[in-house]
Amino acid sequence: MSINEDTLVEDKAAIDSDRFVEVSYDDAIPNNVDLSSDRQLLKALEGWHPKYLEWWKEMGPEGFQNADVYLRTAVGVDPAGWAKFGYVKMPEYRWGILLAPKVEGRTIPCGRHKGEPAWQEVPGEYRALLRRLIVVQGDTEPASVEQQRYLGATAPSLYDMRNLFQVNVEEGRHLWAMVYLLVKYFGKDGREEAQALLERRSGQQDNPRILGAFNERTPDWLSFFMFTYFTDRDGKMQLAALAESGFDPLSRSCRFMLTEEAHHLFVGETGVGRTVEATCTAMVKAGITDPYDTEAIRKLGVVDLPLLQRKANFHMSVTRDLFGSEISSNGAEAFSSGLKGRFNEANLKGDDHQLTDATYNVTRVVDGQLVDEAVPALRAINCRLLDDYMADCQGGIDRWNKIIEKAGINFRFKQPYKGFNRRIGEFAGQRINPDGQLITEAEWQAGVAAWLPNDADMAFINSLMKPCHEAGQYASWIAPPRMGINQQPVDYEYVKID
Ligand code: BYC
Repeated sequence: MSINEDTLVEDKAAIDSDRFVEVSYDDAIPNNVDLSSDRQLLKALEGWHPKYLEWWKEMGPEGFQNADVYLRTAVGVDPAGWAKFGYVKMPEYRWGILLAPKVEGRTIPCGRHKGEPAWQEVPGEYRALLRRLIVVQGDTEPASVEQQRYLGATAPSLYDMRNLFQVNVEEGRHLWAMVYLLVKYFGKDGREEAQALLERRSGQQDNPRILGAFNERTPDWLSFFMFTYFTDRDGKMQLAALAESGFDPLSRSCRFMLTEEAHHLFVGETGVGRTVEATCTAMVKAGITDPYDTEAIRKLGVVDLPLLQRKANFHMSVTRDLFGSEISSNGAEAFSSGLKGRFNEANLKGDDHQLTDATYNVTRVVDGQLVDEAVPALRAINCRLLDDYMADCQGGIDRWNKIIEKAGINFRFKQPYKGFNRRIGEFAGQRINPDGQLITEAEWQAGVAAWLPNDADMAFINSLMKPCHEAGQYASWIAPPRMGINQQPVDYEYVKID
């Protein structure tokens, strides 16, 4: 592995799951799916390519399309060296179609077709549901690029700017991955869906992106880091669930996407971690011990820890909504049909992977009380993935807390209660505080400024967003990384701005 963020377990886990397959770079669209032998598909994708580039130029990173960016490009799916690094202008990035290698003899891991050979073609009876899952997944990819398009201008360093653009081009590649499936396997409908993916716009009133969180703004770098830690982690969980799909081309696409996703999570975790570190270092240096001495802390040009908690509360709650309703017949059908598994489905021990009689505990609001109810596990598939997601979030939170503990500051980040600030599912329409108490509207209004970022918080964060575009310089509010990218130093010129 040539990237040096390999200390993260998730990077290793994702990359270890793949085996090497040659990628053809001679074709206009780099691929390991033998595109040149399928003229019709090639023609359709070559027709989509210029429209994609138009979208990229209109909605991709604003102001840096001509900059030379030190990017990694996937050149294979070999865990030992799947990417190469070099300066690239983003519109010239080689967005390719890469599938993880086929596992011979793979069978459908769950649902009513469990044990049957994995489908290599779309199963007719599940066509609409499968298309919907691919479209929803595909829609999130360009959405995130749109959400982040103005951030280059306020990058806290060239290192961070490069990471932003890396994330952006790879989200673009993930869009290609889903478009490949739509165009290859869904005929005319698929081509129309591929076109529509370039037409919806994040946050636009009349043609928004499909899922809520992808219509929120990403107005500043703290939002970006929180997004890449918490929301890209929904990406990890959903891709992992789709990697268990009985539809083998979707499974193989998602397995390779997970390889790239690991870096996005790394950017989020270390971005927040470096912010925490800058705050703690500045507090210790100034002799401030009270983390709630907001005015004094903010004067140091760093972000106070309670504000970081409020930002995290916002991103966690909005991202939890992305799992859909905890109890869902759509979720049940996606699982029973074999199109989408649970997290780590094939390796789960102790059940029949069909869940015909199993139950799962879901917290619900009944007569003004929060109660745990055993519901059929099939209908609670979304709830289970959400629970797995919340457990997966904790690792980074613990590592951020270690930084605070080491500095001797009396403060710890916590995940808010699952039902806090939810708009989708069991808790939608309820007022619940971060500690998990059902409260009245008046209590919510009295407390919300302490639980979610308020206007003054956002204005303060905005005031910190001054560009730091000299190699080796880092904004006051964020510590330099411990290591650079691909063994380059931290003062490397990661972006050459023209
Ligand atoms: N906002 O039964 P329900 C990523 C809709 S992120 C708006 O509750 P279901 C990435 C739902 O579509 C991962 N609408 O839930 C991260 C349905 O509408 P239709 C993206 C919502 O269907 C960072 C209706 O409500 N991938 O990769 O079981 C950067 C009832 O749905 C929302 C996927 O999500 C919402 N939050 O589950 C870049 C995987 N939630 O169909 C990338 C594919 C629900 O009745 N998608 N609705 O019109 C799925 O598996 C499912 O579609 C969902 C929803 C889990 C999203």
